[in-house]
Amino acid sequence: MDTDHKRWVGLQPPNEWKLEQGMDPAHLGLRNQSNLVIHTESESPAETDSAELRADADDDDPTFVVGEERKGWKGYVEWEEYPEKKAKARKRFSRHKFPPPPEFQLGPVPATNPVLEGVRWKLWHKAIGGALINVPEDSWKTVLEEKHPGMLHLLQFPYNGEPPKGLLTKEAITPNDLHFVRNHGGIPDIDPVEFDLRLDGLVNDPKVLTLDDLKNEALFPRTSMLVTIQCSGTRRVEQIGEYAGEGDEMINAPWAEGAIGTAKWTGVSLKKIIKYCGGLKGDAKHLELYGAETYFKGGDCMNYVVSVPWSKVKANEVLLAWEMNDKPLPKIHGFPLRAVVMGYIGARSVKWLYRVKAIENPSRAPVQSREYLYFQQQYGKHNQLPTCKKLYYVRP
Ligand SMILES: Nc1nc2c(c(=O)[nH]1)N[C@H]1C(S)=C(S)[C@@H](COP(=O)(O)O)O[C@H]1N2
Ligand SMILES: [Mo]
Repeated sequence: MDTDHKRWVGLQPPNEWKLEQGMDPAHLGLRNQSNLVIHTESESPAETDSAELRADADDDDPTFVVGEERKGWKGYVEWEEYPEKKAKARKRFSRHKFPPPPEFQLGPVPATNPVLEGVRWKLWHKAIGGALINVPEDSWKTVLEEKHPGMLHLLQFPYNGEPPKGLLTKEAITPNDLHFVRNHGGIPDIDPVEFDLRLDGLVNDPKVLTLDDLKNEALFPRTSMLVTIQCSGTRRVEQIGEYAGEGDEMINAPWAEGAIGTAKWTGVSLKKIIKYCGGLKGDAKHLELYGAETYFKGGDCMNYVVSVPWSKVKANEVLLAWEMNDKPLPKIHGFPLRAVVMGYIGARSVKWLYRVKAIENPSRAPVQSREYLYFQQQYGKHNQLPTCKKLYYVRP
């Protein structure tokens, strides 16, 4: 693997990522949005003072410390099990002022690499503090360790990056260090020996399985599948050119054409694991998948949660994988265990998977119920209420 980052400095002129993807800004033609009026809830968006962001004596609940959830699970905080912890985090969050989103919306896409820094996301992690405080820096280190130095970094944190088109199309199977990355939060660092996967909800026989259990071929047949994963955000930069958005964080990563990758994934079919749990109880029709990192949405902390229908699982189209192209899963791609869901948008292929819960209806978690929605043309994204309610635009 090419790890000589210095060798790449200067090789990639600032605009290279757009030129190479056929996105020369000269042809993009951003709509002039300069006469939009921006309203925010606080009158002045206020300079964010980093001292203000420390969870200090000023906090009305100094006993609220966000700790590491489990030994050997760095960067994992459990939110879904603890509504009172979520409520405290929300309160702490509301004590801080953050700059409005996102950095570039009313101007052209910056020609830097990283294109965007993700300032708000970093500040959100600092504001909650505790186990999350170093997550932005640690995650960036992982990017530099695991990804190809030629990657186009669209968003530094949460890390979103795509390979230059020339390298992506060179081989049918995308090398691990060139496979695109789409993260909604930090990169957890989980000790595989301490790891386990919990299976609960509407299964007849709930289980907790270690990696060794999952890899035990006497229990589960091992499967390898060649799968292309594509992010539904791919080519978003063209959408941004058409319509800069509503201050919705959805616009954050200006993907060109590279949010697609093909790999040989090895693991076990989730169907076999559900069978091992005695199958589903009567009304269960969906499997909710939990990812370990912290995601922020509208002032709330949560884990990354989506679901897949049982029919998909039954068809052996949901793999729980620990190998990518015959190598251990890279940290950035979900180590030690991820879901690979065939034929669905990438968002369902949950990384850092630590829990599978059988449920009756599709997940109501925000990633699935408030984002990653398709709108009919007649309806249009622009007629939607922005999911980030604090900021909205009014057309004059
Ligand atoms: N836990 C977790 N799983 C996740 C995500 C995430 O942010 N957190 N992003 C999803 C999205 S939107 C995509 S497109 C794919 C990308 O997978 P990759 O980063 O391995 O290419 O992971 C999905 N799984
Ligand atoms: Mo995605």
